[in-house]
Amino acid sequence: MPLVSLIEMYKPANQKHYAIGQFNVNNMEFVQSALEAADEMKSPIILAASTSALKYGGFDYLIDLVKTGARMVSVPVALHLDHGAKIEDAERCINAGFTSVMIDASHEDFEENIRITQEVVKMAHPKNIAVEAELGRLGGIEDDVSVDERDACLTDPEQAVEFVKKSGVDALAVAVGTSHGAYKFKAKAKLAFDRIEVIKKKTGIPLVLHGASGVDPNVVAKAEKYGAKLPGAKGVPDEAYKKAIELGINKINIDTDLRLTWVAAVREALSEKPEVFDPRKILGPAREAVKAVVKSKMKLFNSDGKAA
Ligand code: TD3
Ligand code: ZN
Repeated sequence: MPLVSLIEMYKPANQKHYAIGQFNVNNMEFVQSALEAADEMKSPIILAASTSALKYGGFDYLIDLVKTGARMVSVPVALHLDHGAKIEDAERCINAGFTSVMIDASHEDFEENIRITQEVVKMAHPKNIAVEAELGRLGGIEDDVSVDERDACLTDPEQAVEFVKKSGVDALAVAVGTSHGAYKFKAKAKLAFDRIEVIKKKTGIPLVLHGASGVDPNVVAKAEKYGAKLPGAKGVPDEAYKKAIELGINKINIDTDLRLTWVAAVREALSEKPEVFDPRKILGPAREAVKAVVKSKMKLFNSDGKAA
């Protein structure tokens, strides 16, 4: 079916306590993996492109891949701009048919973050396009960090209330101890669930968990068996998703897990079959492996069956 507004997809997710997975895509195979998984799981799905992904794949090229793929499945698909840095990035995507955009001005001061986000909301809402913004600084909660330092990075609940009210955003990315990439925690994984709970109670809007990849030790081990070097890789444990969703997370962003799965499968194919030089025999198994990971996330996020 045609792309669906994430504003519409958020409503049942917020009411029925599930999270829609955001899966980042850069090329045709990742789009296919994610959409086939969604179709088979009867799950709504968000495909996300960052500005660098749009540059890599080609702006029109990547968008048309997603639009074509979405038409071929019978579940709601949203196309989302991930971490839009400038108002112009969001504007370009709004005009190109994205159904959700993130404007990330979290590095600016509070008032400037509100002002920039307002601008994007003004452009997106007349077209029923969702807007996500971020408040706080993503980063691991380490044991050797003082309470004050910890609080300085995590999203402040009172600020969240004011931010949501003034900016008019549809969803808020919160900093609760996760970070992007394969090295999220030096010691034990730790999320500030209390923050999620309070911010949700005070704002009521869909909250977004960035840096949510699980970094499965089995996938890391397989990649390393075939030559990858990923010492100290660590991610969000499966149990944390359930708790975060119960407390109010309605969108969970996954990129690193797809990359790790892909690289393990490609390395395996290259290493086990050195005589092969057909790209389809190398990328095909990786496409299947990524699809399986997306399916397992949909189960964990409780979004499976929600598009039935
Ligand atoms: O916004 N994203 C995707 C881009 C991050 C770069 O990998 C996320 O929040 C997903 O984070 P991750 O790294 O845990 O998959
Ligand atoms: Zn992110």
